[in-house]
Order: sequence, then C-alpha cells, then structure tokens
Amino acid sequence: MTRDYSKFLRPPAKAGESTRTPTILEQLGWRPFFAQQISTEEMEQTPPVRIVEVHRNGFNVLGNGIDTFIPPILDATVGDWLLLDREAPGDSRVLERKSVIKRRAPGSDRTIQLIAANIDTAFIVSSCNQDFNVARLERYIAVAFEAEVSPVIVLTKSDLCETPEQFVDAARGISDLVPVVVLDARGDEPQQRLAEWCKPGQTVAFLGSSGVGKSTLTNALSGNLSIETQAIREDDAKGRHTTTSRKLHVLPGRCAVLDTPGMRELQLTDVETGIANLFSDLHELSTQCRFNDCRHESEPGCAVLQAVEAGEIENLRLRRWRKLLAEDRFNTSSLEQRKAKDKALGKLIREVKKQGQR
Ligand SMILES: Nc1nc2c(ncn2[C@@H]2O[C@H](COP(=O)(O)OP(=O)(O)O)[C@@H](O)[C@H]2O)c(=O)[nH]1
Ligand SMILES: [Mg+2]
Ligand SMILES: [Zn+2]
Repeated sequence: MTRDYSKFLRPPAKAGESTRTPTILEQLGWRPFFAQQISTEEMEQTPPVRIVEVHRNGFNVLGNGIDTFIPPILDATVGDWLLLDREAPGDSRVLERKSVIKRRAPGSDRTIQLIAANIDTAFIVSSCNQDFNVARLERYIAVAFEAEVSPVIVLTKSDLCETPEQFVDAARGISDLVPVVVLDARGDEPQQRLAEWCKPGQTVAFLGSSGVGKSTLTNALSGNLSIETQAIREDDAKGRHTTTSRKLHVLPGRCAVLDTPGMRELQLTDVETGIANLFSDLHELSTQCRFNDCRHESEPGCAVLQAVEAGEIENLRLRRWRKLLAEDRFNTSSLEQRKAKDKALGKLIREVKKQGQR
C-alpha cells in the first residue's frame, strides 16, 4: 500500500506568490511599513510587540517568543505595534500607525477614543432586520475611510430573513467603493465568503451594534475560539453586551481578527475626508456652490440643491450628508477649542512653576 503524503506537502506556489512560511511577526501583522521605522539594533534591543488585548490596568502584547502583560501606555490602543522596553515596559515606544479607527468618546467632554490601530479591513456588520439602517452604516463607513481602512458591509442573519435582497440592494446603494456580503454568520459560510480579506498577515475588525453577530463571525473565522455570543430576542432585535474588552485574535496561518463590543453610538470627530470620500458626488457638487461656506439648505446658487431639484440626488441622502457634516464640524471644533484651552493652561502652569523657582 502506498501512502498519500500529498496533504503534508505544500500546495504549489502560484505565480508571484512566495512559498516562505510567514514569520511569527508577519503572522501578527508585521510588515515593511513598520520595519522601516526602526534600525536592526533597535529591533534587537527593543523587540516589536503588538497589543492584542486592552484591559483597564494594562495591555497583553505578543511578539516573537513574547507573550506578556504590560502597564498601560498613553494613547496606545489594540492593534498598535510597540518597541518593548523590557526594563520599563510602560515607556515602550508606539510605532507610527498604518491606520487608526477613532470616535468621539461618549459623554460630554468630547475627547477622542481610539478604537483600534493598524486594521486593514473593517467589516461593518448589520443584520437583515430592524438593525439595518443606512445612516448608521454610512457613519461607520465614513470613519473607516477617514482611518484609511477598507470597509466591507457584512449583512448577517440572511437565514432569518425572507427577502435579504432588499437589504443587499440598499447596502449596495451606499457607495461603489464598498463591497457587500450577505450571509449566515453561523457555520462555515463566513470563512469562505470573507476569505478574500482574511489572508495571513492581514488584520480585520468587526464593527457594528450589539447583537448583529460580530462575535459569531469572529468565532466562525477562528474555527471555534468559543467567544461568548448571546441570544437575541427576535421581537426587538436587541442584543445585550457580551464582549467587554477588545481583543485581537491572532489565528495561526490565517489573519488577525478583532471583535469589538457593540457601540451604542458612533459619534464622528475629525472625519471630514471620510465624509467627502463617502459622499464624493455631493462633495464634488458643493465645490460649485456660489458661497464657499454654503450649507446647502436654502442658499442661492447652491449646486447641491439644484441637483436635488433636478432629481439627480436623493433628498434623504442630502439630509444624511448634511447631518454628518454638521456633527463632525461641531465635535471637531469643540475638540480644537479644548486643545487650545489645555495648551493655554499648560503654559500658565509652566509660568507659575518658573516663577516659583525664582
Ligand atoms: N440565525 C442566525 N443567528 C445569528 C446570526 N448571527 C448571529 N446570530 C445570533 O445572534 C446572537 C447575537 O450574536 P453575537 O455574535 O453575540 O452578536 P454581537 O453582539 O455582534 O457580538 C447570537 O445568539 C447569535 O447566535 C445569523 O447569521 N443567523
Ligand atoms: Mg459580541
Ligand atoms: Zn450648496
């Protein structure tokens, strides 16, 4: 009897594909963009590690032969690459990011909350039920565009819906730049349908409201890490929070996957470019308005309103665009005022200290 060893052999390489097994760092998402930022010497003295888990009192980091817990570092977030300072881990340097997803923190003090760094693809998840909301999807897409992360809309619970096409059509109408996938998040479907974005070395994140299937999708991709998912009541489509901390699951031979807790609100801040990318047609038109600061409400010579009147642009879409622009302007300006205030206060404190030293 001859044995079949074929399954132990690697499949033949396709043209342009390297046969080399990715290193541990590469599997964690390491790539030339980060390597370029450091010297060989630094690489040896302060080895790169990636933040894979965020807790109140610190971070879990992974590297080549490193799996450790370090104190929190200001302004670092899950997905960040650090140069690990072994003596003083809390002083480790954060490498420049390829991308960062952020929002305005909930509450009244309008600060920025970092959601994740160095994500390649953001799967924006909604289910084919009452959760589906074009305005909400647009919000996430604008944030992804601004962060320079590629958004993909994932519509879950196709199995519970009689007419998923209706949701797919509405999602496809949002932007030509955003692919749409509809699936049952349980079982094998996600592995196949999301494979294109989940190659080794890639980092993907699931974003969206609670109960839409983010943890179920993470489970499906990882082939059963048994991440807690929770039953949802059919009548009101409301899920409860089950994911408390953000965790990047590094799947050997596959991608790294970030599951996030459902965000009750995704408030925009500093996403002018993201909004312009998403509503590129409206943005383009607005450059032809008579007034530079046209708000496209009732101003004379407004090219946007003219296009709406001519039936070229949907009025509801115009309204959603205006709402996002106004929100972004408001949050961004108050953030700048705050920064200016903090700066002034810092200066005052330094001067008082100086006087005290005299
Ligand atoms: N039938 C069906 N149930 C799903 C699907 N996706 C998620 N669920 C269920 O919806 C509930 C909430 O899912 P979960 O992954 O915890 O949502 P998360 O809050 O976004 O992480 C769980 O009971 C899942 O089993 C799907 O595509 N089809
Ligand atoms: Mg979850
Ligand atoms: Zn206008």
